[in-house]
Amino acid sequence: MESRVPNLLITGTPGTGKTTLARLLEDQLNESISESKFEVISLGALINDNNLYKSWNAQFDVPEFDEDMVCDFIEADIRRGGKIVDFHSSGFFPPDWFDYIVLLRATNTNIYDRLLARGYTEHKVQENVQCEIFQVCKDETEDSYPKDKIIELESNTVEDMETNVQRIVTVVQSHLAVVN
Ligand code: DAT
Repeated sequence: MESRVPNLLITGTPGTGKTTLARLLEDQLNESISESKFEVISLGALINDNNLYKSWNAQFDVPEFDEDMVCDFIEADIRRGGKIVDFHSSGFFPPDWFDYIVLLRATNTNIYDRLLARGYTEHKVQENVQCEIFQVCKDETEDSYPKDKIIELESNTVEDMETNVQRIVTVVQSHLAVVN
């Protein structure tokens, strides 16, 4: 789907900075592209708030979200464009929903520290660190989307975060310049 206002998926292991980046991007895009209204869909929270799951994943201590329920719930919003979806999983969406997929990466130490600070158990922290080591999100993203739609970015420092926001704003501005 080539929406006039692009949809972005921000994905990566928990703790890589998806939520932080999504919120900063929403602000920056709405500031710099006046006629476009960008809006974050924080999918983890939305799944919990709307019970879009049928069972619980004991290994990761998260809901086992129902892919069809999630897609049905957000489809109408996605079709309108300008959505910034923040989620750790990327492979179950219809492949034409997103114009760009931002894949965040971070060091094991950063993920460990950030998730421990979030109050996750040592076990849940370790499971997520292992995910990053084994590139689970990266593999899922690369198996699901063409290379030219994927923007892989390091998210280890505040400077990285600022550079990443600017990089994506530039990509979206170029996209809008081409389609308009
Ligand atoms: P996620 O949504 O991927 O789970 P988050 O946005 O909640 O991650 O970030 C987790 C914590 O790490 C939060 O306290 C903000 C911090 N953080 C995220 N990205 C960062 C970066 N590039 N540099 C420094 N701190 C960062």
